[in-house]
Amino acid sequence: MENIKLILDKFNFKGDLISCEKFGSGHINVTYIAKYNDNGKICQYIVQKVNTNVFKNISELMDNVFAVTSFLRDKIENCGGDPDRETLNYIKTADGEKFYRCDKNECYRAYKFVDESKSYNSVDSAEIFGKSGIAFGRFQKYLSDFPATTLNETIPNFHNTIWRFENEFIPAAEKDSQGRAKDCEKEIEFVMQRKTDCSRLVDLIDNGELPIRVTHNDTKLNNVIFDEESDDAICVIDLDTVMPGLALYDFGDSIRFGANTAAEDEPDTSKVSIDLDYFKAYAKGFLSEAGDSLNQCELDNLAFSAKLMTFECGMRFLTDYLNGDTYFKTEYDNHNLVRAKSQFALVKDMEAKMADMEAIIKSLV
Ligand code: ADP
Ligand code: GN1
Ligand code: MG
Repeated sequence: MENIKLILDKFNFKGDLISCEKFGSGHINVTYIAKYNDNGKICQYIVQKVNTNVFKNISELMDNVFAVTSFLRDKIENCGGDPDRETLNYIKTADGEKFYRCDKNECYRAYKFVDESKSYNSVDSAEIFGKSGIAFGRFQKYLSDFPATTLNETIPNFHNTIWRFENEFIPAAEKDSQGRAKDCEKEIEFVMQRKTDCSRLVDLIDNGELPIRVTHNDTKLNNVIFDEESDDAICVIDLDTVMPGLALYDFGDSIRFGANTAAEDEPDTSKVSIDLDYFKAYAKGFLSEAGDSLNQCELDNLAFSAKLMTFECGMRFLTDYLNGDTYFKTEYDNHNLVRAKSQFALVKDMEAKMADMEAIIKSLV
């Protein structure tokens, strides 16, 4: 705890430190929960080491986060909500900075832990998943009049699938720096066969049919926190990838993670499929909040976006496997390949059920 204590001291938290432990299950940042005793009152904080390999400009990233959270605070207050629970509250360093950069060029930031809250790493019920749809739909709605173009692009081309295909996946497969391509020939072929899917949404942006909006871009179920007692979704967290983007990216990525009958990295692909009841519950929740602001082209592409975001994520895992696991945290040797296979199994199932997914969306709008 000694090293992290030196970091905690930079934030001037009040009281005596009780404990500081690693927390959460993200693939990118390192998250800690720190507990303090402030004159008998227990105060908890989230402290994160932001991944500077993935996020090249932490200053721009934190500017985004502060801009969006202060905008949300005003919105939530105006709607009669409680901004201390319904949006993240970031804490500046003792020097008044938005994050602390230490000598080793590591960057840390802190925010208040939302008390009496919980998060889900897998989906327990269609009802819970539907509630996360309400939270992400509301996030979209509240930010609909935020000037999207003022946000920095923390990771350029983040969900530009054709860019990822041409500039990341193809070079990784051609270079084959780790000699791993021979172990994933079928998966490489799977990606190659779906190249035309990769440009569909980008082309619709270029044609002016899909509007650029403020998007979260990482709408996994564990990026929403729920009230411990009522189980209502209260707050959208993990705002590092908030950027200009498409509402479809947020919808699609939620489905990828939450409507899967198995975990994102399930090795037994026979367990992987899309649960249409979960799909419907999420779509209903999301559209109940964001539906009025979406145009026809967005509505027409909701089901496709779920497939595209699943495909893109699988392609990113496969690319990282080919590159030698330099981007995502992994727990064992071929973890990224297992993740890719699992995502592609889900893509296949979505392709088989696409007509049903489209029909569900039609029934809701
Ligand atoms: P990561 O980059 O590791 O995904 P997150 O910001 O999503 O980081 O945080 C990891 C986990 O910590 C979340 O899934 C959630 O369970 C918990 N968490 C994060 N921030 C808060 C908060 N302000 N209040 C309560 N729990 C939180
Ligand atoms: C990463 O940080 P985390 O685990 O919430 C990744 C997402 C992927 C996700 C797959 C910045 O999210 O894009 O969809 O893993 N975040 C970044 O689980 O690349
Ligand atoms: Mg997270």
